Amino acid sequence: MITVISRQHSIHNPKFEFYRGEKVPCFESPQRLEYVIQALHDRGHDVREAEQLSDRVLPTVHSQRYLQFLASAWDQWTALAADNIDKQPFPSVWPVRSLRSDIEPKNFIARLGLYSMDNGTPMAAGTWVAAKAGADAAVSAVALLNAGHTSAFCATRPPGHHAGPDFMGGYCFLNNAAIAAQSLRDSGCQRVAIIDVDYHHGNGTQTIFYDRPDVLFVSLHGDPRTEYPFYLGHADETGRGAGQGYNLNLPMTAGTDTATWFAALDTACRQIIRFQADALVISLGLDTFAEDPISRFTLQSDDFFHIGTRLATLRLPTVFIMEGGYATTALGHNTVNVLEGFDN
Ligand code: Q9C
Ligand code: ZN
Repeated sequence: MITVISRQHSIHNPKFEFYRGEKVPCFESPQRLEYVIQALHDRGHDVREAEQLSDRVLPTVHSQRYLQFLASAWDQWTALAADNIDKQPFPSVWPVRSLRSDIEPKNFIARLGLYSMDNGTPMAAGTWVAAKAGADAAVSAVALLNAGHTSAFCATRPPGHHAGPDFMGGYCFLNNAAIAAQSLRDSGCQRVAIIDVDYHHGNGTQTIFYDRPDVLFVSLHGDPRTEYPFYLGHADETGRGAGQGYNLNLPMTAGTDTATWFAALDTACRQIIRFQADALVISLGLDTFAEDPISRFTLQSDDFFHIGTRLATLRLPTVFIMEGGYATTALGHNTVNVLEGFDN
């Protein structure tokens, strides 16, 4: 399977995030993708550069005002003070229940809060260009399918599945999986399934498609009662209106064993078959790995082959989109294990 990358990922390189009240180096680093690309090269994979193809689909997944904010956020931040260029913006106030989100405040930090679900999504000078290039890679992977390939892998960062129609969060800015799914719909697929195997619930993806019967969202993740993103991802979220029945959450307690995880993967696959999807998007998070520093499932490196093998039995045109995974030195071989399991 061909991999699409965007070399520009590395210019999204914020220095720190907050962890338990302390400034710590970012878990979501350019190094992550360097390990993935290295493993792809070492194991003989075809790796290509993304083409700039996402301009048309972007405003159909994200709101215009969110995109405008994101594209200009760094310039807005550095215009506030000359030395902001060496600092990072973080939100400190949010429009929770009863507060208004229809009017953009003139204050930059208040605007940043309006478009953020947390203060754990650090931004830097290159964030917009890197996120946009990731969206381009997602659409480029879809273009490979349209050209007759049966699968493609989009090796991209920052990740995307926590980003909603008009907000960033969980290291995510643009929802690459949603962009790929919408792009597949636009290129003639009637029903697209998204399976999200990242440790964290894909709240952004769920929200983008919650009212729609044409895109099924299925997610395996740590129970939001204890795990990020906390406020979405419960089993009783099954879709709304026309989308009722087209959302399936399979939350599992932190520490859940690998056999239980694979049983949930079977449940997810059966739902995708019932839906009669004609294309599949996989939100491929590798943070289910036992050694992941911020997650609590127990998968081992060999288990990632089996994820690929199981997903291949669906026999669908498939786009893999890279999401989380923070055990950086193992990330390359774990990722390529999935792809090679799928290709076997
Ligand atoms: N500061 C993805 O895997 N909380 N995002 C981290 C450490 C946010 C993970 C806690 C986790 C978000 C794409
Ligand atoms: Zn994750």
